[in-house]
Amino acid sequence: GRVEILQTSPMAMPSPEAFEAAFTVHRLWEAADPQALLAEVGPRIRGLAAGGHVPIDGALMDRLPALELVANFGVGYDKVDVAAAAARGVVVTNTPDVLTEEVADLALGLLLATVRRLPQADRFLREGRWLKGAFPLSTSLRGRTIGILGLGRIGKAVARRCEAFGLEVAYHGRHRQEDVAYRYFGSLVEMARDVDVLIVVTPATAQTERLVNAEVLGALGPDGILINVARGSVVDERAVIDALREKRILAAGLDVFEDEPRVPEELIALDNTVLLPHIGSASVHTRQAMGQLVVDNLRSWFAGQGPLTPVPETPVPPKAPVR
Ligand code: 8YV
Repeated sequence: GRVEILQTSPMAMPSPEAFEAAFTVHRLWEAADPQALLAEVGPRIRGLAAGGHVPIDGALMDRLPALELVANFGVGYDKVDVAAAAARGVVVTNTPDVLTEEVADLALGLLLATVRRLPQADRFLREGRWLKGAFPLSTSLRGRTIGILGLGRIGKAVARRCEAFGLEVAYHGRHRQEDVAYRYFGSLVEMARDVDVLIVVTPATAQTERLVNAEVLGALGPDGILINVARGSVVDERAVIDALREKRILAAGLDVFEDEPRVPEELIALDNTVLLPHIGSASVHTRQAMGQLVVDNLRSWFAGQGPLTPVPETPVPPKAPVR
């Protein structure tokens, strides 16, 4: 029979019909009783299409004893317990490359919106306040230096855009990269002291948890701007709220939060924040490309041709990856 797939949350794709034709797909989020669905089909599930906020942990994998592949919808796979997958011989794939430019676009949009206060200006006009006087002058990108936390695929795409805007770029990560000309800082606090914009584009891992803390924000300083398009867990949200309130940093543009979709009232109440509902990759074009890559990983794997975009933590597949 056809390979049976468990899909944990909705995902865009150009041809849902082709996905349905290739596999028997069980939609966990639509099940009236998810536990009953797992009990019934769990033993037959060989592939998992993961995404959204549903954690893919060892307890779930234990209910799927025939599981071979977890294809994650998203480049970030922090919701997938890769150690638990590796221990069970399960391969994990993600969706790199297809969203790089989209997320970098959003990062620059969020930066501009935060620096020039575009949402606030829009609200000002809509509320009829322009009739009574001009919108207050904003801060500027001119003369600023950008510090990028995480110079990976997306970080580099952000850096290229910043260069085109005439901005100086520095970066912090675990290693200096010999093939880039941007200034490297081995210490995040030292970089924060040197730059006045910090853009967070690093994966959520145990090593990056709350990396952007009160000390880093203090070093960024009263003119400092924080942009986060990575994961909420990389910044100490409490420390960000305090720093914004006490004007120890100037403003923050946030696309991601610690407990999505719940956003602290304190952030919403502040006037020096621009807050987005995790839309970095959320265009029809890019979400469809991501969905297609999830399907392509599943198809390639179950055709015996290995995963297309495996993550480094899970087992080396029996067949060489195609790319
Ligand atoms: C998605 C993302 O919102 O790719 C990522 O890491 O954060 C986004 O593209 C998410 O993964 C969809 O589940």
